[in-house]
Amino acid sequence: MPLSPVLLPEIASALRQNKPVVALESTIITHGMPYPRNVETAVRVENAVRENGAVPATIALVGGAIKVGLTPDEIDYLGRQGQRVHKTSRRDIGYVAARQLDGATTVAATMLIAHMAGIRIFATGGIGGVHRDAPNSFDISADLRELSQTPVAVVCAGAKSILDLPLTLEYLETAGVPVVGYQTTEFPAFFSRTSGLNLEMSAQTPAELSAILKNHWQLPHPSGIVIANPIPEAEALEYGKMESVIEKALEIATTRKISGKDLTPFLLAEIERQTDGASLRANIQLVLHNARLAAEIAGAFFS
Ligand code: PSU
Ligand code: MN
Repeated sequence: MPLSPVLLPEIASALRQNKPVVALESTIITHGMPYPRNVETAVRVENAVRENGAVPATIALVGGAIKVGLTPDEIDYLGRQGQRVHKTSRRDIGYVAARQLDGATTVAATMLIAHMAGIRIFATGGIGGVHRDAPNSFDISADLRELSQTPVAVVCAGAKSILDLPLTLEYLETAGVPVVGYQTTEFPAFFSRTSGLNLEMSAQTPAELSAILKNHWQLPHPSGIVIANPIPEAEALEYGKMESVIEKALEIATTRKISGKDLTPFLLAEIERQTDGASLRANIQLVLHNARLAAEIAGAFFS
């Protein structure tokens, strides 16, 4: 059997007609949020893409098949299964397919599959990055390598400060990945609009962003692009408070020796627990915000 993505008819037809399509990831559903908020959010995010004129394509593996676009039943199924679903980054795709498993795709795997399907714009919450003790643990998300080699634009709210944000930006610079602030000149830190880290590239409108993508992708073997869209002011959480929550979560992870692919999901859940769900509410709002912007960029890109 060829390892080719199965597209929902609506998505295949939109792509054939050069209409805007926005890819969405599924690890955020299974490993990033608890049931049932994860399923509710996935459906709301798809609706937000539609309301802004694009077709949503949530990506995952179901029974080993690479799906570009999930049915409501498939989203519900994956959401209920939660962390029992194989967290699937680039390296896991062949394994999950061969074993006919269910796989929730990370930013890295979603970018790769979106590219296989011909989708250029992808919305998520936050990208993976260089972990804080990476000099010892070597823990650098495969998302960053994927960004260096796959020409898909990822609209996100920056990265969570569970990561080392300065090192993450250094890595992206080395890897040749543009990081473009949307109406900001600072790299946003997921729950907060600011991080104190300056971005040299910014844009004010979806049309400007679309022009940057089109030019960048005319280069030989072009990379992905990070579009950094700060959380709306009203939803932002206080930086200092989040920092202490994150430090506590990191300490617990160290004590329990949680590492590798389990680390990010553990930290996300622990932060949510320690903030009584405030982090989850902010997370949901920023994903919706990113989905709307991604749909607008896709609209400008194909107009
Ligand atoms: N960061 C978040 N929420 C998430 C993730 C990261 O704030 O849900 C998920 C994404 O799917 C991302 C993955 O691609 O975690 C990165 O995992 P790792 O650090 O193991 O590469
Ligand atoms: Mn990792």
